[in-house]
Amino acid sequence: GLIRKPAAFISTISDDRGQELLYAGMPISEVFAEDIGIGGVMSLLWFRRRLPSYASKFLEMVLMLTADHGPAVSGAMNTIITTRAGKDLISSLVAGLLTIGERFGGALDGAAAEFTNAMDKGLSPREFVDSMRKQNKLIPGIGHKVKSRNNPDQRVELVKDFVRRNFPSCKMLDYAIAVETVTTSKKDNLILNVDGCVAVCFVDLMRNCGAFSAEEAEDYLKVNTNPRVYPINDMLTYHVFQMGVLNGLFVLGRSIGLIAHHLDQKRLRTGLYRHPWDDISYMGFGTEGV
Ligand code: Q5B
Repeated sequence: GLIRKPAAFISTISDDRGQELLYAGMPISEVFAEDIGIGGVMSLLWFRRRLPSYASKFLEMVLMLTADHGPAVSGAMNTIITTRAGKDLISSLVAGLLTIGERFGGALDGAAAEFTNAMDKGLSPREFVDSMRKQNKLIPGIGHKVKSRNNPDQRVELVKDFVRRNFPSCKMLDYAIAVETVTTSKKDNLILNVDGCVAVCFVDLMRNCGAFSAEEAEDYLKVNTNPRVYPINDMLTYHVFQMGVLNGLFVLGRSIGLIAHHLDQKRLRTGLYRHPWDDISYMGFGTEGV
């Protein structure tokens, strides 16, 4: 009989073999005819489905407001230093991206998982904060180096406002704001930050937008403590927070700004950066106080 060679790769999101490129089955001409925007393209390629238009708008909003946060943040600094060392765009971009992690810009997946677990377990905001403290863990999505209750982050205000006006439910956002009330009573800068706010709103979106079955949404939201093998058609239900899809939002958005910092330094023709000695505390060399 006919023996079929087993395929080396499996792919479920796009297809360029036919006359027209397909994104999750949607021909590229329709992508434009229906003007689905970058949020629509993300929905197709990241989630293999169309999402309601407010969900696509939310994705676009996140990209726009995470695009940049000035030259002083870790990612931009790394990009700027790399550019000034004469490196190309991709190296400079990647140098910046590599700073994204638990402390800077990469707290979204952790925040979604921790807040979801806490709310679903029925912990009060105070109990959640106490349980994290007991475990000696910082709450992902809480705290900011410069933003605080007295110097609120306008990005967070914009997200909250959009979500309250457009999402069918914002239970998780409300819970996170109640957690913020507890943490800011300890220290003014322990606010729900941009990572945390986007993350909890995304949970509200997945659970209530109607594009995901309850089971899919739960599968997306839970941290996988009990891995199981998924049948191929069920691949979508793989735990997205373990895939890092939410951190992916920040990575994609901030890439816009990191590229901008690279171009800016090139345009300015800035030279090699060397950090001044007097801004480094050299310890243990017998010259303390010099
Ligand atoms: N404490 C963000 O720390 C920061 C606590 C906490 C409970 C917490 C810290 C943190 C979780 C990770 C997170 C995303 C490192 C931040 C972003 C994008 C950005 C960046 C930009 C952009 C700030 C002082 C006291 C200590 C700590 C306690 C701090 N955080 N307790 N849960 N989460 N957060 N990252 O100010 O008793 O004095 O020992 O890791 O969500 O990255 O613009 O810069 O767009 O680019 O240095 O916005 O919060 O404070 O670490 O010295 O702590 O507060 O236990 O208590 P700080 P620390 P105590 S958004």
